[in-house]
Amino acid sequence: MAGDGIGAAVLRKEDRRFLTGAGHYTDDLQRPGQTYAHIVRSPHAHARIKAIRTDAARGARGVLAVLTGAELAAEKIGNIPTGWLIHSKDGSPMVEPPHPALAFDRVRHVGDQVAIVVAETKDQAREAAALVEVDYEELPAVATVGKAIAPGAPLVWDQAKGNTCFDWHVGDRAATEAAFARAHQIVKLDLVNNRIIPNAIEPRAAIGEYERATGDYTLTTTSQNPHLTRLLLAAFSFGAPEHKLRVVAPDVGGGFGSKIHHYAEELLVLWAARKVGRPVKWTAQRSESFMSDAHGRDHLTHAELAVDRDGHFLGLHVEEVVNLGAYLSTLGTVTPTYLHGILYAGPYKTPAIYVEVRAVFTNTVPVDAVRGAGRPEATYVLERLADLAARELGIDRVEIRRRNFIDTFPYQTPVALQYDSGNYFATLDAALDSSRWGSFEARRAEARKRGKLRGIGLSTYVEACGAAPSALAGALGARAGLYESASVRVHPTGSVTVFTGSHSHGQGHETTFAQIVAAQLGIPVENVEIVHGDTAKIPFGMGTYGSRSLVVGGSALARAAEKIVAKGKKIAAHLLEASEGDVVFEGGKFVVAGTDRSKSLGDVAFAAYVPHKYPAGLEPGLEENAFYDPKNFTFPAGCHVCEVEIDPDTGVVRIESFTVVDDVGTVINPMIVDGQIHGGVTHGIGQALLEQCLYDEESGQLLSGSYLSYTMPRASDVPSYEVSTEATPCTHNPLGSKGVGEVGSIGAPPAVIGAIVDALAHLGVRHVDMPATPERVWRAIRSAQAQG
Ligand code: MCN
Repeated sequence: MAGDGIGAAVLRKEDRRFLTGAGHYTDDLQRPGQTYAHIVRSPHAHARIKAIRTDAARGARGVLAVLTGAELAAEKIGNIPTGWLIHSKDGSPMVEPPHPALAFDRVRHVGDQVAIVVAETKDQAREAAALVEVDYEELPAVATVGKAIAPGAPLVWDQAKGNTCFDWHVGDRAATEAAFARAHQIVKLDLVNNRIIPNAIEPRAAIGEYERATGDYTLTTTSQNPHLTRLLLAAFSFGAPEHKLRVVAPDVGGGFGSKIHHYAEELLVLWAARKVGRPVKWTAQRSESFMSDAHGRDHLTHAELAVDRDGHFLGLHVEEVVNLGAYLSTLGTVTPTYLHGILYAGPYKTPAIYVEVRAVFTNTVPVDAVRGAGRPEATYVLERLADLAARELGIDRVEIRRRNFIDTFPYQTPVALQYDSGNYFATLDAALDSSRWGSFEARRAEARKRGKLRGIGLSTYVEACGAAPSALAGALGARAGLYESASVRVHPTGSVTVFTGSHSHGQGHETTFAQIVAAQLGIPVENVEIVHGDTAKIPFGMGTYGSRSLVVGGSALARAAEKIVAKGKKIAAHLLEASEGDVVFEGGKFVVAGTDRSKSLGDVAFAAYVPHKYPAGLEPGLEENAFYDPKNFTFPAGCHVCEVEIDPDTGVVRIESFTVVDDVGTVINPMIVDGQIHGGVTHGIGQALLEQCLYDEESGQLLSGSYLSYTMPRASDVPSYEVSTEATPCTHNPLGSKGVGEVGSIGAPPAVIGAIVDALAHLGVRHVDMPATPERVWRAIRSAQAQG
């Protein structure tokens, strides 16, 4: 066992199949008699559907069915729910319009689903889809938040006046106003948090199957949370009885949040499978992914920070307008509210905070959680303000952070969260040291000799992940629980199968979860198999998002393993003719304390399944379940430092170095943690420098609908990162761990923009919006030079 316990860099068990092309992704699976679906999508951002003519398509070669919204509506199915009810400041509930799986009266974004064509082959389905004639009456569209809130703007939904879904707030307005009244200075900032497209490497796909003889449905889908999808299908969108509906998420090639949500196509393939009596497969083309996967971010922010003469933060007021898209997606409403507004304390002791979020509908794809989900947006605002406050007061950027850091725990923020642990000074100091912050000016001077502008930036952030006690979430509007389940089955010969409600789609759970159980049961990692992603095998689960899997799912595992040990002690005591209180479990053995008498886990498991010599009154078998409801969020934190060089002639920004020191509590597998940080930082750099989802303001057409117009970060865009961790254990989960999956995308963007602004500060540049493309940076330089 040595070398593969908690804290060991065990190689990822799952990589053997992934790296040899032996994974089983949804599109790889072929069902007997399988047919293929193609979705007819709206070419318009907003239009009335006057007529749909399907005869030509129905008559085309190989076509089995052409189904429209009218049929779906007639069967009273197909309304996709949202997962969180938000109330406005005045207590009124959000406007919650219907979200039909196929539009039947109006289409509300480019790519909206209008019909589904099912045929014998993929090509036949696609060709027949081109024969579906839809008469549209185009309507005026709104594609940006700016346009959506303009007086007289066209309405996406007639019932949402001013296109407003809700007007939410958190914090204390009066206390914040009082803080502003006694401020020495007020630092103001307007910024845009750019809309991004998630771009998982595997496009979404779904296979629907219906067994006429039994009435059983099976949905195989690219989901991050198969049980949640089943719950939403059963209770809301499709109506199939939950016990007759199996949802399987096999190998999934990345999600980054975009595969949390329940999508129309999942329902459509099940419905179509019942209609045609054969399995129906749909796989998104990449262009469909751009226009139908939920997008992320898209905030317009005005923020003000009140500071005293010494740079202490006194009060923060943030006003935001956020884009929800045309429909409310699964986590669309919680992402810009309870995953965002309550993060505005960050690592700072700001005593008064007031955040106002107006969420609006637009004629765009729904906006929902993408890696970080609400938290990168808050961190970005806060860190930009911290930099600007330092600059306006003439205080060093590092020093102003130190002066405001929270230094005692637990710490109750003014915006609902209570941080249990952290040491923000330690991560800051380590990052400054590792990034050679102190000697930066020499590097700047040297770059200047070469005609380059060099800058350095930092961000210090706190994330909240692994949400949250279910009762609290319910009180705040959640329509589901936030616990996780686990089953640990010890087989008669002592090897173990673990069933988890979390879902791994790149995060390495098959390895880290095995490490946890192996460590607790004292067996080798190879003897532990992790099963996930199948509602027929796993008791229940809430899936993977919000960096919850380790801290919630892993904690459930730890609890289930504890129960195994507890039961094992009873069996071992009986076998060893000792009293249960004298038996301890050490290194995979049940030992009578102070003696050399022991039984291995295998001995005990065998006795549990062949109970010939067995304690009276104890059930046979060695299998335990646990449901773990988190007591609080976990609060990873850290410091990211970015160093850039800018070519003033072209505006091209090159990241010279990127240093991360994160506190994710107890690390289970440092190699996987490093990998998660690398991925997250690259995601954050992508948002900061390259990625920008753009809709045409007038027509609502998606302008960045392919890789020709939407830039993802490539290896050549990023340096080799310096990554390390400092641990303050989480105080309320059994592992002491905090989540890591999103920290990179939260910490990176403000560090990058901070570095760019630092490089240009001598010209008078105060802020550069993301993505800091060469054109945008070049224009910032030119306009600063023009202003002299
Ligand atoms: N881990 C650890 N020690 C810690 C914290 C985590 O060893 N202190 C390990 C975990 O055991 C797990 C991995 O790191 O193997 C990530 O753990 P966690 O932070 O719990 O995050 P989740 O597993 O819940 O994954 C979700 C998170 C999110 S929200 C997004 S978005 C994201 C991310 O993970 N999407 C990803 N990382 C991704 N990585 C890949 N390859 N693909 C995605 O789609």
